[in-house]
This record gives sequence, structure tokens and C-alpha cells, in this order.
Amino acid sequence: MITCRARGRLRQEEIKPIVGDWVIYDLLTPDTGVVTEILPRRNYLERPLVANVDQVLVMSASTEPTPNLVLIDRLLVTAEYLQLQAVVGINKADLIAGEKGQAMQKLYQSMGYPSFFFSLREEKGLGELDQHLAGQVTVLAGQSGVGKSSLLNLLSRRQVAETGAISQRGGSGRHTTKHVELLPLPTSIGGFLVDTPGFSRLQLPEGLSSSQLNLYFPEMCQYGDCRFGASCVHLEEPDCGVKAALEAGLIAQSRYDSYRQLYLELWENERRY
Ligand SMILES: Nc1nc2c(ncn2[C@@H]2O[C@H](COP(=O)(O)OP(=O)(O)OP(=O)(O)O)[C@@H](O)[C@H]2O)c(=O)[nH]1
Ligand SMILES: [Mg+2]
Ligand SMILES: [Zn+2]
Repeated sequence: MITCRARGRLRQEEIKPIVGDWVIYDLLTPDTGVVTEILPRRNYLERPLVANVDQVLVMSASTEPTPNLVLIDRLLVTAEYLQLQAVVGINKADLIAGEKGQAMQKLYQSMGYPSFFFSLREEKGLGELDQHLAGQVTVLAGQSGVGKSSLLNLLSRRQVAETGAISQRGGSGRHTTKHVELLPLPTSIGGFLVDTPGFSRLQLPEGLSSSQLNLYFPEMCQYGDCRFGASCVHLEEPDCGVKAALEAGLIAQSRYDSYRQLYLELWENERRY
């Protein structure tokens, strides 16, 4: 590893290197250098602040902490909006009956997201997760305490990130991970994982409007045969294909509930300006 500082000119121009940047540097000693140029970013996330991301692994626990389905859907919408591949991981299979966790896995699988239900503690169910991470820069996202840092440690086969028990202080849980960190996966897998501190709230992307939200729910696009066509937002309109699919059990109630909540949140923000 080579520790670099940014050259003065970079700092003056207020281009700050962020995690995930590709840079050009001059080597000063065998393990220190000076960054002279930041290469153009393919993309970047604002929270966590990280550049050149390939995909997001949205993590949840099957229980402890209780899954926050709206947060999961918020992260999936954000990934869709940023055109990042999303993978879903439901951890702590050791803590609940199999069917309940499998139901969650199947739900996200059914809309096309590669989904896994596993126990990091028992090292079970991780099957092909490796293959989905191979050679990619993957950001781990999800509530505090779901096992993001634990996954990193398990895949690295050593303790690279601090993990912690959840404490209920203030009801928000404890955030063990304090900063964003990019860590290489073993060479047998290749690629990088970006560990991030958990959160319970996340602002939707700035450019996303309420009327477009349904485009980022893949299963809604599939059933969007509505009387009012593309202008239908699937809430109060008559003859709505999405609501028909919901009633027929083809769209999950939790997904529709998330959609409605996020729609109203975006709509209220739009009214404010
Ligand atoms: N029962 C059970 N506990 C687990 C499992 N995986 C992780 N844990 C525990 O869950 C707690 C939280 O794990 P972390 O890896 O620190 O969670 P995190 O997502 O990194 O949390 P933050 O850094 O706060 O965002 C730790 O006490 C882990 O030992 C699992 O498969 N089963
Ligand atoms: Mg952590
Ligand atoms: Zn509709």
C-alpha cells in the first residue's frame, strides 16, 4: 500500500480525491507518494461518498435488527436510478425459521435481483455470492448491525473491519463502522468491497421526480397497462394495471407500500419549491 497526499495544485482547485478514485501519482519513497491527477469518474455516490462503483449489495438481517423494507426499496430505487446492478443479501439465517427468510429472498429474486439468504455466523448459504462480487467494486449498504463488516471479514478470511453487537441506545442502534473504506477481496475472487456505516434513512437521488418513480420499480413497469397509460402513477387512478397486479398477488404489498410512501415523500418535496 502506498500512502499519498494530494499535490498543492489539486487542493487549490478543490478537486478532492474520494474513495474509489483512480489517480496518477509520483512515487517519493517505496510506500509514499504525491497524487498529481484524478482520472475522470465513471460515476459516484454521494452517500456513502465513493467513486467508480459497479454495484450495490443491499443487505438486511432476517431479524435483529428487524428488516426495514422501505429502506431496502429506497436503496434498490437508488441503484436503479444510478444504473448500478443491485444484489440483495439477507443475513442471519441462523436466527429465524427458513421459510420466512426464503420468502424475502424470493421476493427480491422475483424482480430480477440476484438474492441470497445466508448466515455469516454459520457460513451457510453464501453459495454463489462470490461469483457476483468477482472483479467488481461493490458497495455494501444497509442498516447498522446487519453484518456488512462481518461479510467483509469472512470473505477476506481475516479481521479487516471492526464489527459490533447492536445496542439499542436511542433506538437507532450502534454504528460500528465509522468511515467509508475500500478493501480488496482475496485474489481468488478479485474486486473490491466498500464497507460503509449503516444508516436508517437515505435521501432519494436529487433528480428523481415523483412521476418517474414507478420506472425504478422493475415489476411495476411489467404490469403498467393502465387506462391513463404512462401518466398513471398507480395511486388513485381507475383501471390501473399495477393495482390489478397488486390485487392478484403479482406485486408484493410491501413493495407497493414502499412505492406509495416514497411517492408522497418526493411529491411533498416538489410542492415545497
Ligand atoms: N446471529 C448472527 N449474528 C451475526 C451474523 N452476522 C453478523 N452477526 C453479528 O451482527 C452484529 C453486527 O455485525 P456488523 O458486521 O458489525 O454489522 P454492520 O452492518 O457492519 O454494522 P454497522 O457498521 O454498524 O453499519 C455483530 O455482533 C455480528 O457478530 C449472523 O449470520 N448471525
Ligand atoms: Mg460495519
Ligand atoms: Zn397505473
